[in-house]
This record gives sequence, structure tokens and C-alpha cells, in this order.
Amino acid sequence: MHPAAKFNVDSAYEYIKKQVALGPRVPNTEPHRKAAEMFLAMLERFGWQVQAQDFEAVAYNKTILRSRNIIATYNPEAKRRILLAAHWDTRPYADMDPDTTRRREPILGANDGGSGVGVLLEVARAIGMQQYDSLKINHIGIDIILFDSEDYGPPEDEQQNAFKPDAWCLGSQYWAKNKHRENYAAYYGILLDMVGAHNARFLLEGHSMEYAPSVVKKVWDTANQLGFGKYFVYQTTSSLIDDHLYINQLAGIPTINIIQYENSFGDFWHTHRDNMDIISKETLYAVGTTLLQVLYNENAAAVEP
Ligand code: AHN
Ligand code: ZN
Repeated sequence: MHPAAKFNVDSAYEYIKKQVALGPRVPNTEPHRKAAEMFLAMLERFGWQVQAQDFEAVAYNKTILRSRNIIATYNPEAKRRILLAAHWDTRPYADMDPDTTRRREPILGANDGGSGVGVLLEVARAIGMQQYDSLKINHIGIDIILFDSEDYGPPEDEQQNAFKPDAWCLGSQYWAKNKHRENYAAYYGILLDMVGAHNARFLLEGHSMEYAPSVVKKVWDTANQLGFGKYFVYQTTSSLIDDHLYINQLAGIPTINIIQYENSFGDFWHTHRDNMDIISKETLYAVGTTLLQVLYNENAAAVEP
């Protein structure tokens, strides 16, 4: 395998810490506003073309969410493109917390929100700051989209709230119906969601296998060749409602989800335990290194006759 530029896991970890330090990044709050500005500034500094897609989403309870999808583009002129995504907003309710008195407080979302963004920011840095021609990605284009308003679904501890799929993932639904570039197309997409917990296991998620089985195979094979088989496990799991579903169904881009789900999300999920304590550099390293390697392989394949 062609060696990829190094994924600096300390840097990815710091990018998660910086998000968490702002507090919960819930739409219509100051930490949310600051986080968006921080992402735009960082991605621009890494040499990517950056834009914010601003929109108003209507939440399940009719709250208007002032939302921003953050979009960064590398090699804008390249025809063969790959889409990388994660959601950056955090959940307004710790509705799964064991302490029932704190279930209407927002969560810090170190893993749920923070981890995917942290990995993608470091991928952007590693690619954008690369100065050696032999390691430059120059034959494919990459787009990173940080989706907003993914996690504003109704509280699930209330009996009257039957699970409403389309109440989640408002940013990806908006983007899939209003792409940032006319005729935007990508070969495939990779979504990261909750990719930072200690001993996380990423299984073959149902919708990923339905819409993009060859992409799943490519990513899992690459991870296993790199020695990350402990994390990327060849075992199927349920179909999940997440941003990749709308990219597949509405935008028609075959997109997979790298997500920790095995009968349930981890016990940190939508609780106050979702803080820096559950974040593992080892896990982040496995995901980030795999992602960079997939991109370098794609770049090498694009130059072969
Ligand atoms: C479900 O609750 C099945 N999907 C929501 C996806 C999600 C929430 N990912 C992170 N937080
Ligand atoms: Zn969530």
C-alpha cells in the first residue's frame, strides 16, 4: 500500500477537546455559533475551500433551528470526488441518562458529534498541509460536510413521542435537497458517527450494506490490512437512521456509516457520560489512519491507466 501522510491522533484529540470546551453545541446557542466559526477558520487554515450553508430547520416541536452545514472542498476542479461527513451539533437532551432529574439538560457530545468532526478536521489538516509531492492527493477531489441539526430528535423517554425518523438528521436532509453545487456528484461517501470511544467496534450497518456494499468492503478491508481488525469487525448489524440514509436516498450517493452500534449504541449514548473520559486515542487513530489510507489508495487508483 502506498503510505499515507500521517494521521496525528494527538491533534484529532485536541480538536475534540476544543469542541467540548465550548459546551454543548445545541442549535440557537452561543457555543453552537462559536463552534461553526471555529470549523470554518480551521478548515480554511488547512488550505481547503470553505463555505457555510445556512438554513432554518423546523424541529419536531416547531422550534426554528438556525442551522449551518459546514462544507470544505479540496481540489474543486477534480471530477472524481469522495464525500466525507459527520454531524457537528450535539443533543439538547440527555434523555437516556440514568439520573432522571438531568434528562432535559444538553450533553457535551464528545463522542456523539465531537469525535467524527475531530477525525475529519485532522484528515483535512493532514491532506491540506502535505508539502511533499509524493504524498499529495492530486487526482481526486474531496468534500467534507459537517452536518448540523442531526441530533434534535424528540426526547425518547416520553411515551407520547413515538420514534419519528425524519425528525432527526435535518442538516443532511436539507443538503440532499439543496446541494452546495449544482450537479454535485461523488463516487461515494463515508459518514463518521461516534468513532471515538474506548474499545469501539464498528459493525456492518444495514443501510450501508444495502446501498454501498463495495464501499463497506473497501473500508473494512483497508482497516483490517492496517491491523485495525479489532475495531472494524465483519459482522452485520441493524439498519440505522442517520445522515447517510438521506445521502443515499435523496442525493443518490452510495454512502456508508462508520458507527458504533451493537444491539445498542454505547452506554454513554445521549447521557452525561458522553464527555472526554470515554474518548480513546487508539480508536481515533484506527479510524483516521484507515480513512487517510482509503483516500490515498483512491488517489493512486485514479492515475493508473
Ligand atoms: C437513532 O436514534 C436510531 N438514530 C439517531 C442517530 C444518531 C443520534 N446518531 C447520533 N445520535
Ligand atoms: Zn446522538
